[in-house]
Amino acid sequence: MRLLPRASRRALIAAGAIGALAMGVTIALPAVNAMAASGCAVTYTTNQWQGGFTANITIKNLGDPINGWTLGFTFPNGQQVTQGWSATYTQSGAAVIARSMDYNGSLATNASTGIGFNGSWTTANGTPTSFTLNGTVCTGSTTPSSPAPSNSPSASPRPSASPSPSPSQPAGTPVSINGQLRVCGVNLCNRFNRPIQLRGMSTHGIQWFANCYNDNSLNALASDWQADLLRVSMYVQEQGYETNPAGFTNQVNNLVEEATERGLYAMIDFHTLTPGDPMYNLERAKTFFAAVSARHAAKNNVIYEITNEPNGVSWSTIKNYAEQVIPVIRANDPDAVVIVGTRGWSSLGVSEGGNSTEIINNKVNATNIMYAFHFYAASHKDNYRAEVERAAAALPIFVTEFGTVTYTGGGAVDASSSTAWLDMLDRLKIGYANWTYSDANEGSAAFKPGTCNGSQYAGTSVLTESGNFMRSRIRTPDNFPTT
Ligand code: IDC
Repeated sequence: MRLLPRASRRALIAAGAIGALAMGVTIALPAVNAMAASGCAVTYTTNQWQGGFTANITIKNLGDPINGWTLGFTFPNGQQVTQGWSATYTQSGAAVIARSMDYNGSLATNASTGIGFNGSWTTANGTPTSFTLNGTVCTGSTTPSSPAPSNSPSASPRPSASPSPSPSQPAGTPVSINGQLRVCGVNLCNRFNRPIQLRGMSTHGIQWFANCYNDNSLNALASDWQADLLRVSMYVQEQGYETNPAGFTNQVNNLVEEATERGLYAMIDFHTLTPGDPMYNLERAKTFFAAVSARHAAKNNVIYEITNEPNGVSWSTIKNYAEQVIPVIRANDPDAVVIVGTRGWSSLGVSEGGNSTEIINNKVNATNIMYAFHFYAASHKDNYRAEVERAAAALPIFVTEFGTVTYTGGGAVDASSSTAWLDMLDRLKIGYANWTYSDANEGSAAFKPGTCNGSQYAGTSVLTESGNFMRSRIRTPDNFPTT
């Protein structure tokens, strides 16, 4: 135990004054107990471009356990926070305060948490020289060799968001085996340049079913289902992203972190649906993908799906949208695979009387991309299967969404059509994500209604007919090539 150094007390007072100024009210900072040991270490890394930057911050608590924190720092060159995640930011002049969220406020001794933000700069960027955590100046090192203040076992820190999350991924998982993926011809190849098929599940709309995505359910997806992939479905309309861009960006980022911790690939689905013209959401898409691609640039497991189901628009409009959004992602994350939706609710045009020839003759002008195909097995059968098989000879295709039921998301499971579809996708090594890993009251949901109010997700007793069907398909061995 040691007394709080004078500098720390000064910093606390300063931090409190800044908070009060920014908010126009007095901020109650967590009380600092002079008898408690305090200490912290901060790493601050940035990716920058002309006029803007992304900062990723790792905060490590070297003192006694804390419950709720404020991180204070001062920009050297008049930068501005424009959008933050995993903390609530207030800025007054050059002084910034980041306040913990409900879910990351508790930090055991030696535990770390990652936060970040996008910012702007005019004359120069530059790194703050000093950070305070609950008023204590952070002087420690974030490397594992930093001295532990007690001999109590340290809480296992969640892997930080960046800059290099890969080493914290568990061994033997889809991501640890396959690594960074890339498009090779019409396939998706792993780090050994061998074609692979990813099989996984899509969330339902995260604005409605957030309670279905928690440690237990995601553990079940990774371990019991043996899935390779989590598609994170963020609706843009229908009470989605447009109502709270920062909040939904955070929610997506957190789910990507959860997938990463479990060695799953994460597909970020910008779930446009109605209106069907993706151009309606072009500016939102650019803002959203700039933020998520910056945040996850150092990861090797993130796949970007830039528009869910364009409908009522021409292929050339979709292509134009893609050619504006893809560069935003590439600026941060040059090697990530990007998936482009197709005409007629991602039917390769078939549901609007077209076919994949319009794409084959007029491909998106970008590399390392794939095209989305969606089907609902009780509605879409032989003519759709024939078109996918034909298209797959010329285009890299990913089935980023499909249901075992009708296109409404409801009705009975069509087991024979679903089996025909999945047998074909397996044969062609086309990856897929099933709609939905949720307890929605509709036939496409994998869990019985009410499941997400509880804590049990593994096994079959909680599953619907569709869930049972999908779990047994996904659980079979992947046999990913490793040479
Ligand atoms: C459906 C959901 C349903 C929700 C509706 C809202 O299953 O609970 O009320 O969206 O728009 C899609 C879409 C997907 C649909 C799904 C089933 O990508 O958003 O989800 N579907 O209708 N395309 C074809 C089918």
